[in-house]
Amino acid sequence: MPAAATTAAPGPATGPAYDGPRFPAGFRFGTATAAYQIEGAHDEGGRGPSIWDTFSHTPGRTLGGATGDTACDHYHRYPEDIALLRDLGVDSYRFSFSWSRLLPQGTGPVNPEGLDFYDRLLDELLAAGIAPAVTLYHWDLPQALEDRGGWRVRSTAEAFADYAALAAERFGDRVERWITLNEPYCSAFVGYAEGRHAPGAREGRGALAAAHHLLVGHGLAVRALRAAGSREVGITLNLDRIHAASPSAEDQAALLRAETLHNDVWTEPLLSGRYPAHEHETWSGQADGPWRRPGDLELISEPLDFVGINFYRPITVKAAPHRAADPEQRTAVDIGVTEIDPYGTRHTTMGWPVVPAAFTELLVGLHTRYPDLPPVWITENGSAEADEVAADGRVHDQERVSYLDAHMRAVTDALARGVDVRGYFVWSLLDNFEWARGYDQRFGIVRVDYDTLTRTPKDSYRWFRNLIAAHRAAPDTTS
Ligand code: IFM
Repeated sequence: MPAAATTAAPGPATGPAYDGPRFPAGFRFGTATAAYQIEGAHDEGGRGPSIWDTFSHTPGRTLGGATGDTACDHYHRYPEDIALLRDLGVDSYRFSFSWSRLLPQGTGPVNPEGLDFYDRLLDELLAAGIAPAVTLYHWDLPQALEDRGGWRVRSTAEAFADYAALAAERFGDRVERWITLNEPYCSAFVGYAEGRHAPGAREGRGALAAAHHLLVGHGLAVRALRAAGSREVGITLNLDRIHAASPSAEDQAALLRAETLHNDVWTEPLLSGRYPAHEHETWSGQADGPWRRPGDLELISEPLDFVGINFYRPITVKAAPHRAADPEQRTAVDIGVTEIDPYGTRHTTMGWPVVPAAFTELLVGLHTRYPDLPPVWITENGSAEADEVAADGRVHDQERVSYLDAHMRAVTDALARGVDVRGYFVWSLLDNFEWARGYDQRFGIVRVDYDTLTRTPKDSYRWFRNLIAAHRAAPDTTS
């Protein structure tokens, strides 16, 4: 058990007159987290192991062998974290349920302590006037399901629907918004093709089955949530704004393949009820497989109440030779494309270029391509920075403030161009376990000292609090 911690006082919301981005009345603000990244208590309260427990405990998989065993200890410190949210003034808080905390084996017996934990969390959020937005799956598949094939097999999608039904029946009276999956691109391709994420599989195009079963699981979960009376149901995608390195025919073809991999694999079945137009050239004819069944597209394209978009940075692609046929080197992202970085801007500590205009382009492009696009929620946006605690005990994270300010202005530009964006969640409330990058990357607007687990609100927290207060006092009436 780590040393007891205290929450440092956020400090007064003083400063010069507000001159930050302005949003229309009714626009909502929040922060986002995910269970494995913050909860800790990995073997407490009846929780079963997930693929991230197994992966992070496998030597060489995460930076410095970091695990989520303790993470931010949110499991024990959630009242303190909710107090921070309340002081921040957010309308909503996006977090995820740990599937294996509720169903330790993924299916079968329900864990009463898991139910109790999320009951308490939801009740305290509501008591603080904060609307819960729950992600059902933020990458932490119960290990027992991975042992039975994971997302490679359809039964995992069916198990996901049962879990969704359980969650909706138990918690649906208190959850405002349900997000089925977070960033299925990462679950499928980073997890089953590249192996940089759990379960660490390097199965090349085998990951296409995982991608499809994630979508089937989403569709089944949408039906289960609706059957239980849920009204706000959506999915979160990390769509990419992709530029081509040049106008050459080769680079334009590479762009189409990259858009298929990153975006169209998800948006076409979800929003158009069809498979991507360029999938055959992208996957050299291997897109179609026995995992696809009649009726799947109808299921996957169940109407959504909103689409969640996570955005961090754009990418630029260039045609490249395919890699060797050697299975060790073959990955599903081997689509004859390489990424270059021509942006010449500042980079965050993740190495990501800061290009806010690309955010507007992404949102406007989506809106143009899908005229019936449901309302959009920005379910994640934020930056990892080299934060330091200053002599005054504070974290003066001006770079994060600049990033957030510029990206929120990019959202207002998209609004001005007709995109129906309803809300924005900062990633993240807390510094946390950044997956394979361990604790090296700090995304929080609240610093977490990983020795003491003390929370210290950063300047970005105060900046965001001022923005929310200014918005409440005087929303933008010009749009
Ligand atoms: O930390 C992740 C989050 O879990 C999913 N979206 C991207 C974030 C930053 O990498």
